[in-house]
Amino acid sequence: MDVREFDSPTKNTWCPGCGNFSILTAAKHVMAELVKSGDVKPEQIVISSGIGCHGKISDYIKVNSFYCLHGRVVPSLMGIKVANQRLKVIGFAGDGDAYDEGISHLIHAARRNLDITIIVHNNQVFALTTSQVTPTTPIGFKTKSAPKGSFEAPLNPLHLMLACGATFVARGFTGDMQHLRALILQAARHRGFAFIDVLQHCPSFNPTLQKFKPKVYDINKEGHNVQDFAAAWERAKEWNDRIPIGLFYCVEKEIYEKQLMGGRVLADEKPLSSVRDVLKKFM
Ligand SMILES: Cc1ncc(C[n+]2csc(CCOP(=O)(O)OP(=O)(O)O)c2C)c(N)n1
Ligand SMILES: [Mg+2]
Repeated sequence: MDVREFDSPTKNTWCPGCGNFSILTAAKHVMAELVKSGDVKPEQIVISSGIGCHGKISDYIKVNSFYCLHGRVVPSLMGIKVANQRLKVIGFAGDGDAYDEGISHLIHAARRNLDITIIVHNNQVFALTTSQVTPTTPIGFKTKSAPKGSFEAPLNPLHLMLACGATFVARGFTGDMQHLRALILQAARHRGFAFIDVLQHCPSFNPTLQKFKPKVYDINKEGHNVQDFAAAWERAKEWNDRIPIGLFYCVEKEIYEKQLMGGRVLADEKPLSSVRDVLKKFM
């Protein structure tokens, strides 16, 4: 399958040089790879995205998609996956979307080990609304909502996800698209909750790319043991001189849908045709 099959005719309105282009390209290549290798059929791929610049990705990939409310990527995918476990579901959320408005959903999906992939476009700002503080905005960073610089200690998304029991915890960088592509492929093939925080260059409100590029290094090239929780936790503390990317933690655990549904696939069942049928079934 050619990656161009996933191109959508929608006009792209992201700013020139936006890191979202890397995530879009990487994701489309992964989808083509999943289809080519027989993991899924194109119609079995479902994506969801929140509200923000990142959210437009639902318009830019030609697959089944659900463009949901701000912060609700995770519950949307949870509903889709529980109803039909044969689908490959991938969510694209913003840092505001995932770590602010939708943070409770993220916590519970990780703890339950839902079999979904969540990719967070972490540009450290609310970009679509032209720059306000999010939970990952660094101290001192000036935005429209913090003109003197943010004074809040930022959240470490990797520590959060490790603490919540996520079974696949990774960090990508939009300045290294090939690395990101390999990471998303691994995440999509992981059976369980796969989380990737992607450090995303935002040319308009946070040009992190130039700042991070010389510091970023791949932990998986430095003998990191992905099954070692304590080692993952230590690596995730690193931030200043060197910024680690790659797969920090990966283990296997039973998935939520299996425990909840057994082998039952709701999507295969005859839908109840009227309110009367529904009342009859449950009363
Ligand atoms: C429930 C709700 N709250 C707030 C908003 C306003 N809003 C729209 S986009 C956005 C910022 C999105 O930031 P982020 O999730 O980081 O995405 P980015 O634009 O940076 O990709 C906000 C606050 C909204 N649309 N809905
Ligand atoms: Mg953002």
